[in-house]
Amino acid sequence: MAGVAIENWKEMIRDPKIECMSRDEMSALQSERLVKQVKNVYEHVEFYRKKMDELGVEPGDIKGIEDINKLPFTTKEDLRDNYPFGLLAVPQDKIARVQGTSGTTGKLTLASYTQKDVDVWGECVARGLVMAGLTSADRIHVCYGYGLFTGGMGLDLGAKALGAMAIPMSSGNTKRQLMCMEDFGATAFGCTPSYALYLAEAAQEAGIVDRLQIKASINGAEPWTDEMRKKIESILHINSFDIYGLCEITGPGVAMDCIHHKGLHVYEDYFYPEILNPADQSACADGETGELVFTTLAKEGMPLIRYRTKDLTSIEHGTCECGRTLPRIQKFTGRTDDMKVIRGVNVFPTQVETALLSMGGGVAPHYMLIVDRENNLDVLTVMVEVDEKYFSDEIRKLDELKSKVGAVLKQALGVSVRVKLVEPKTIQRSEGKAKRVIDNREL
Ligand code: DLL
Repeated sequence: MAGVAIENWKEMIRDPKIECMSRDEMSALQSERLVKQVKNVYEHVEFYRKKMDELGVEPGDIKGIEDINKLPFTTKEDLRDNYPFGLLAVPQDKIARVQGTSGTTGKLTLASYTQKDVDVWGECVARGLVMAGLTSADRIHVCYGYGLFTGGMGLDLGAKALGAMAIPMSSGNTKRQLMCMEDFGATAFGCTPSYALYLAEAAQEAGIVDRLQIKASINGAEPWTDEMRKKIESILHINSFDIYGLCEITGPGVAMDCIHHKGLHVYEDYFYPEILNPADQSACADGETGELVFTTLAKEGMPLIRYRTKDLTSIEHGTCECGRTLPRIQKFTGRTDDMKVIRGVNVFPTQVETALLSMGGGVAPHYMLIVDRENNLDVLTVMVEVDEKYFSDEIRKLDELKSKVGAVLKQALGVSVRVKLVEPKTIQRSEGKAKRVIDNREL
């Protein structure tokens, strides 16, 4: 069986000086960087100068990280309004790379990086790869897409910084992915969790799991649950890790979870996290769920001050069992904008995933939520794939399963749902981010 010997984990810290720094030292480092960054954006980005002037804040008012709440917010709309290069803090000829969001409609969200920003990005991903137990001897099969989306390039830069081998597959063609994984002796792979599960199932079906040398997978770019992680781990006999990021801040490599899976460690020496109440933007205490907001402390190309990610999570500042003092954000429940309000109840796709995986069999974690409005009432239908054998069984068994799924989902979500059981492989697989919700009310 693959997997990294657990005794080694304490040694798997790439930059112990930063990753295990005391709170006082980290605050001092963050303060020094914030003061510099605020002066920089005030002097070089008209958008920030205007915003700060409007608030009556001068760079001199920011004396340390504790003053961060005096600063203005930045939103995705601000990025769109200043598209493509309006928020740069350096001349355009200093930009070494642009990356964008994976969104397919409307204008892209574009982020610009100097060479130093690119190097920091690679270093942050490398910290995560080490957190996943990888070294320069590893071979990292990258099946995140390459292109404007940051997944492919991000993992590639991380592998480079680590001195490991990058296998730049990009996404698509599952059969070929598995063939290359086996032939090239890949020891780790990166892709979205939904695609990781699909790959794992395909490897199992092809009977090649034992021939693979994979010991870890690095999965992110979409919300996923611990139950889903365990499912991928158990099929492939590996350790799977959650990696988080967004192109505006840096791609993958803003945060990553360690072997203890008690939250994702944020690289707060570069990306300062705040968790704020979405209603009034007041600070949440540790453990309280709110919107994650980032300030890039050392970014040169397109520094962002208090960028509202719309991602919902909570934070813990205590030292982790792995020895790191970097704070941990919990797995994301979702985004403020993918939360669906069904008959007044907040529903996230990940709640459906947790519920389905807690059933202990019968159904697969391939699902889709469809929201309609009938006679002015919201109706939520959950389409779920069922194990093959149920379709060859008597109808009664299928009916029993349907009622069971309905009851489990009602209990988990707090609203009644219509369940539609479908045959295996009916729900479209995504090689990138999975689309989990169709909201016909918006049409
Ligand atoms: O998704 C960067 C990335 C690539 C992260 C590969 C991890 C792996 P964007 O396309 O800009 O960047 O989308 C960013 O995706 O605000 C979250 O809503 C979501 N997201 C990213 N990682 C996770 C994760 C990349 N681990 C948006 N868990 C973010 C939950 C995630 N959501």
